[in-house]
Amino acid sequence: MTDPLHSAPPAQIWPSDLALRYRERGYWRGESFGDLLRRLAAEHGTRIAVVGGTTRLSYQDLLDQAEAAACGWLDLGLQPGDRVLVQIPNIAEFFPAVFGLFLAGLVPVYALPAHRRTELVHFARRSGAKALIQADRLDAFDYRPLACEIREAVPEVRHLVVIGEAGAGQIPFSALTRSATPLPQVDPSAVAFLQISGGTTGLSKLIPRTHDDYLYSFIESARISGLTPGSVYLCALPVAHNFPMSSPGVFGTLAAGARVVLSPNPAPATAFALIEAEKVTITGLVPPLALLWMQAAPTTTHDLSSLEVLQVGGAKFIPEAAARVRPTLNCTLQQVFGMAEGLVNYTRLDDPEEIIINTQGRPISPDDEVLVLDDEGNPVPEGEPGHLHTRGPYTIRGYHNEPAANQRSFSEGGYYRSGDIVKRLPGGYLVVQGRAGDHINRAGEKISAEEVEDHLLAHAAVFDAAVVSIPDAFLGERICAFIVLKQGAEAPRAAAIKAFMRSRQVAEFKVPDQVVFVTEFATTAVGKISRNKLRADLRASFLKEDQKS
Ligand code: OOB
Repeated sequence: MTDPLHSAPPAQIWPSDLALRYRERGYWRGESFGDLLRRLAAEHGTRIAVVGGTTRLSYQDLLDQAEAAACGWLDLGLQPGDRVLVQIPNIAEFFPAVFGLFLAGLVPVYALPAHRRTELVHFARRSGAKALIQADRLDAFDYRPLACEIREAVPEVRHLVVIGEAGAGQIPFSALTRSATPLPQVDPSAVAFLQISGGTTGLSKLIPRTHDDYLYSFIESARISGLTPGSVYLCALPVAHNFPMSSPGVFGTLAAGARVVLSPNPAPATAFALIEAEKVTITGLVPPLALLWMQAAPTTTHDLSSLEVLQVGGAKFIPEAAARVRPTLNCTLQQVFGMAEGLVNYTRLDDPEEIIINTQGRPISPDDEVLVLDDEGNPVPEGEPGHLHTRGPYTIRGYHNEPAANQRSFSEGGYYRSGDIVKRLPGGYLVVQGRAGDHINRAGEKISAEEVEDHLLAHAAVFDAAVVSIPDAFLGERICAFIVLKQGAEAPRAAAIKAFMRSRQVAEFKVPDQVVFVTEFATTAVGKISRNKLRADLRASFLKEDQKS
């Protein structure tokens, strides 16, 4: 019997009538990532596709290097359909690496550079990954010892490939070279890659996206964002996140025959210099970074005049800040409300300023079906808040091997319940009001309260823990952990709790910003109240106290 966790991801199942409609309407074009790159190389050949540090790759360079890598992957013994964990920062090699995987029919599983042992082991196990590719280092962090730890914990991850200098028992990416190995025919309706979910409950889930559905989403996004072959997209957020990857992001930019410039970090000092040097026309940021850029722009010595569009998404951009984008940066704001599971909404570049400032846009596709429902599942009138449910030509119908989560997150008609509370305005524009679920949106990073609580409960002095989001002027939301200590336990300080969380080898963005020790959690007459209610009560009483002080 095949182990379901280790079998290839099944093709996504859309009902045949919908699949037929998406094909007939031309959304699903029957083109794989590999086909796309071959077409782009034929059309744009020597034009520069990617700039990262001192590396400049033309479309043809990209295809040549990706084909070489594809042969190299298969020569290691990997089979089409196998998963490969990818943890690559904003460097040019990201592109030959992932297009190499696509051309070989292999399935990237995207981790972020901030992920550490705990997350990577989880992704490796859940996906059944057989290989891992990383950069040797990023700033002060060396990924090579981490790679060895992953292989030790999950021996199925046999091949460790390193961009840069490989460690002992590791393979340099440059050693994956062209050979006579034939590259497979890749089915465009098959799963192309697994993206990481923001983690609403517990650990992150894996999101299977097909070539057909993803190509549609970024090609159409490129059109909506006005990309032409003359555009230059600055990737300032981590490239493996769905927003800079596909909305329209780096892939939408390449599909338009335009140029991707990778910024090693999103700090104004780094990004502004690149905007000037590369004549960047469009970029995407999360709200806290947009605030930072607006603060820095008036005094910068760099010429930012090439910038035409600033996209902001990943978390709510409040209207007061949105209204300052045009006067401060002299460019058009595009709000982006998307999710790695699929649906992406944009304000259109020619929308009235009032729509651009006050809404999070409308869906990409005429066939994105969006329902706004009350707690009983009935549609609410236009302008009233309700739960967002959606399905469409690029929204998944289920997570990879997660029957229980799929029960919770998808309704009978195959609609994805995002957990967002939205209002729909005339014209289909959505305004995000808040969230029903229990995750924290910290500067665009989604953190599951439950996951952080589980780590805190492992501390010897912790009796119980409840993790909540607290509104934060800069981050949007910050992580606050309420902790009840065990009786008689030696009381740790907040700093010790944070250090403990780090010792669990998780991404730094999951470490609580604030730790509050309390003597007990409220219980009701009937016993323990639900975690959701407990978190809501703690948040409310914290905010009340905060207002008083
Ligand atoms: C993007 O994707 P994820 O998967 O990291 O997070 C999705 C969630 C949404 O369900 C929503 O709760 C929140 O992030 N969100 C926003 C927002 N954009 C995303 N909340 C309010 N306003 C916005 N503009 O974050 C993502 C994926 C593709 C494009 C853009 C963002």
